[in-house]
Amino acid sequence: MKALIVGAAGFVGGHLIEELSVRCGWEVAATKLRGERVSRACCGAFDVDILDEDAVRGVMERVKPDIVYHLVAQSSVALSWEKPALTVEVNIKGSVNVLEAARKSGVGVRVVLIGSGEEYGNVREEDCPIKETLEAKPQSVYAVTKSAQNQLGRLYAASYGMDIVMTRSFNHIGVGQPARFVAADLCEQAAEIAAGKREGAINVGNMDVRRDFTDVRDVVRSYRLLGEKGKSGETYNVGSGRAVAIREIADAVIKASGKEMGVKVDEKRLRPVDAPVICADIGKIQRETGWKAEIPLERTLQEIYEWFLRKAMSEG
Ligand code: A2R
Repeated sequence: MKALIVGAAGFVGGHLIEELSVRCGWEVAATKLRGERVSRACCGAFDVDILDEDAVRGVMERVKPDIVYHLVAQSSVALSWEKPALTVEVNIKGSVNVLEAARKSGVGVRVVLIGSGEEYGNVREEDCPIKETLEAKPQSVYAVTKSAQNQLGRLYAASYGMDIVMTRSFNHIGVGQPARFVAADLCEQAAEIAAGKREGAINVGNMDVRRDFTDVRDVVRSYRLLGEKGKSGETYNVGSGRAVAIREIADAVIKASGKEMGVKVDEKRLRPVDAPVICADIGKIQRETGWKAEIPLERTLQEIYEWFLRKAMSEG
């Protein structure tokens, strides 16, 4: 199997290369932005700005993949409010460029579009666990762009008979994730306190909200399985199917540190609207691919914490 990962230099890209190339022996080519680096497990790396239609088409013609994983995104919800036009451009126009390149290649390449659990919006408690059939009501610029990508994927599959599989991926966590995400943020703060780089407690936002967390290695395994077994034109939730309170994440991180640490609610971290619980129904992906998340949350948090601790110690 030959895969092209578009946007392979980000958090998920490195783990997906590992899964496809190292664990499963696929031939993997990758695109990145100029100046970014990708794993050496790739058989080829190409500098491609997703907004350059010709470049996207060129790499598709050169690599001739069986399957394309489209990971490129402006992936920050917060930045999507500050830079809505950029987010719309990269996430929607970029996806169109990938779909058009696949369409024009004329060889029936499979395209996997990575969407987000954010597409559902601030769901009501009674709608959890969320099924793929729930109406998407996106509540951020980022979520609107991912929902648009999903609709474009369905449109291209139905109108052109293209082979397109879509995900709605819930919170995924692991080593290498930037600290703007909650698990990485709590681990980084705990590591800095443990390393003596700062004093005080771990600052948190709303501790009671419950979210669905999955180790990124499980997530990329689901992407491989969806590439192999997903049905064209269909959307699949990717999550653990379990809602965990931020309070439990903080407790597990403190336990991982082996130290006494407090937590303090920081008003600035509270969001104006926060759904009390967001949790995926994963019946569809389980039935159709056999996938389910396997790595325990505590293990993932321990690894992320230790990664930040090594970083804090090495920075002195
Ligand atoms: O923003 P950067 O410099 O970190 O680069 C990101 C890259 N990217 C682009 N690549 C080509 N042309 C562009 N115009 C462009 N703008 C951004 O896409 C980064 O290297 C990559 C996306 O990686 P991350 O932001 O680390 O996202 P992650 O966590 O790997 O998520 C993969 C997918 C995304 O579609 C998310 O929205 C979804 O999974 O959750």
